Formats: sequence, C-alpha cells, structure tokens
Amino acid sequence: MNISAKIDAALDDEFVAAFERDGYVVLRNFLSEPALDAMRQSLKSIFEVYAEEDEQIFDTVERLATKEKELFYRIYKFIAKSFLSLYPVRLECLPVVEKLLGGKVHIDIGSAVIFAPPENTRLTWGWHQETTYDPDMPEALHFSFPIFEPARVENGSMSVLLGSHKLGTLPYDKIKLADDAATSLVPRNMEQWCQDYEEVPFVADPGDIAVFHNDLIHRSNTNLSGRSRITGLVRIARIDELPKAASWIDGKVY
Ligand SMILES: O=C(O)CCC(=O)C(=O)O
Repeated sequence: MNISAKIDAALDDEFVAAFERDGYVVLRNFLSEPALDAMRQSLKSIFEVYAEEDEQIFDTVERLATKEKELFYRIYKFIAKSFLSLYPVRLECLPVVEKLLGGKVHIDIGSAVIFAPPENTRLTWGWHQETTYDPDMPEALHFSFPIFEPARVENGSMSVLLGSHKLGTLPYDKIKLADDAATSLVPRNMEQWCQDYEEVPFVADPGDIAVFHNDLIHRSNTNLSGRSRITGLVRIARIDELPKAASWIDGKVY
C-alpha cells in the first residue's frame, strides 16, 4: 500500500467517529521510520555533546536533568522546542488535521520534544487542557508519540480522561509545585471529572501516535521505569480565521 492509501485507510469514518466521541485516538503504526529516525539522530547528536563515557542518551538526559538543570533547561528551550527535525513528523500529522479540522492554512503552535527522567516530578504536568495555555488560538489538534522506546504506564506516559473534551474549556487554577517546575493550569472540580470520565493511559510503540482535542483533560505521570522517557509533541492549529494579536494595540505594535 502506498503512503497516501495507508493514510486514507487509517483516517476512515470510524476514526472520525471515535475522535468525536473520545477526543482522543491512537493511530497505530502511522509515522514513517525515516521521519522518526531523523528525530532520533538529531536528539542523539544534541546529547552526545554533553555525554560522559559509555552514556546512552537516556543516561545523559537523566544526569543533566538532575545535576545540570540550567544546561538542561537551555537544551529544552533552544533546541527541543525549535527542532527542525520535527518537520517530517509534522507533515505526516497534517492529513489528520485536514481530516478532523479541515481548513486551508495551518500553523505550528508549539511542537516540541519533552523529557521525563525517572522519578522526576519537576518535568511532569498535572491535569490540564491545552486550550487554556493560549485562549486566543483557534481550533487546534495535539499529537504525542514515543521516539525511541514504547510509551507505557511504567515510564509515566500521559493519561487522558476519555470524552472530557465535551466539557469545553474549563476555569482553572495555576499550580506550580516548585520554582523550577512546569506550570499546570488545572481545571477546577478535577475530582468530579475524574469520577465522570474514564482515565486511559497512552500505551504505544514507536510509530504509533495519539491525536487529541484541544479541550481534552490529560496529564503526565511519574516515570517509575528507571529510564528517561523521550516524547515528541506536535501541535497544529487551523488559522483560516485569524486570532486576535495581543501585541497590536490601537495601531501600535508591542
Ligand atoms: O507526555 C507528557 O508527559 C505530557 C504531554 C502533555 O501534557 C501535552 O502534550 O500537553
């Protein structure tokens, strides 16, 4: 089967119905090996610069995240968030966006690679909805995929509350557990939502990718596997209708 036939087969009516019902679908064996490999090679090159003898990328991630936090933050900020090797995967996500959101013009709204070292709660996010991080943004979709190793409950893979996107965008509280920890915008009434919606872990092998709705409640979990989890995130918005530009005020640009 050629690539476009494979994509058409995966994005059938059943896929669309499942996405509408759950706000979350895992597409199995969807990403191409060359697209994933481009990311693996670039990530290895970045961390090799800082690796100690006999360290694998997982070990270097863990050591920098615990012992060289400032350097680790710079790797995340300047490389992992602006990583050109994410382009092939982004292009492979585009047909999914076109199928679910339609539209002719799409933009990237913060694709990145995230690192979850073992037992490290500084780099995990509590329950949140993506919409609340940029309320000006129009409709968007989010994708998560394992790059090197499978995503499993043991390595703290994210979990989602199935169908919770139907709640719409909820009011939230800003939670930051430490000065250097990630900020989570946690929806109010979480206890209620956890009772009302089933929590499902994202369990996947490299090549699989989850697509989820902007309003789906999800979180990361603690990595108990002893090995760093390295996850790719792609975020794409449909921009046919332009959002407000917060930096344009009364004809002046700030
Ligand atoms: O994979 C994770 O740890 C969390 C991912 C997440 O929260 C997100 O994609 O917004």
